[in-house]
Amino acid sequence: MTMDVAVLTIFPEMFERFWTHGIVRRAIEQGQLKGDAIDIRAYAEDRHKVTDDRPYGGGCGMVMKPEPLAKALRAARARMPEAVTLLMTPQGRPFSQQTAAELARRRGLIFICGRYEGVDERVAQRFVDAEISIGDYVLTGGELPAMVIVDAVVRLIPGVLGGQDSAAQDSFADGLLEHAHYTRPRVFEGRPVPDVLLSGNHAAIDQWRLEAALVRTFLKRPELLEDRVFSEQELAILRKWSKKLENLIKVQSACCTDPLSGHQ
Ligand code: 9D3
Repeated sequence: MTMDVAVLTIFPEMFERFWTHGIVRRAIEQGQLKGDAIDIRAYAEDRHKVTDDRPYGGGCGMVMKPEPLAKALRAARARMPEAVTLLMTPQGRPFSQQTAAELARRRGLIFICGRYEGVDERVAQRFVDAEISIGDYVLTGGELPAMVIVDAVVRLIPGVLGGQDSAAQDSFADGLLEHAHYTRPRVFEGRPVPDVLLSGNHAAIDQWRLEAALVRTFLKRPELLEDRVFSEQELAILRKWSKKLENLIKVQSACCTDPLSGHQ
């Protein structure tokens, strides 16, 4: 089954290279994805192909006119009647791995990329199924967000990734950051690869990787652990590190209260 993607934009050239690299390209070649950037300007009625206009009520900036967008949308929907229509906007629902997984189950996606101050509100109300933001920072348009979302979604389409780096193995899929990775040489600028990874002991390697993932998540993104239900194996690792920390603290307070240590 092919996922159909149409991106409505006034800058379709931004997508030309996007479709031709990496996993996105492979998915298209294997028939799992169809990607099409549609020029909104091509649907403008007037001689100058105008797609924006001044805002009612005044103010600086321009607003995307509803008519060309509506025409482009109707054409896209006629070709892909089962698609959901997504408006890229800073006011949208924050995009996440969960959103990506939901979108990956759809037959088709139609992206509306805003430019200027945004699109006329009546287009949003009439045509849009969901408004999505990719995060709380200000970009100049919805094209990069649409690429980000296609990139995250395509690798979740069944069969797009091989078993080797399948989506089920994603760090976000199991709620932990990934452990560190190493490749040759065995010693790089004086820094060796952890011995256990060279041991050939797969149980020990799995244990090290889980421990490395857990500790890394605790240090870099502790909030990811807040609602986690830990496995018995994970709890054992946490207890081990808790003991290590307790000992460090004990040694510290012992030295600081030592009358012969010279300080405190
Ligand atoms: C900050 C106030 N306005 C600009 C003077 C609003 C505004 C309108 C349009 C801000 C940015 C944009 C263009 N951005 C997008 O279209 C966009 C976006 C983003 O800026 N951040 C995160 N996700 C997205 S999705 C679409």
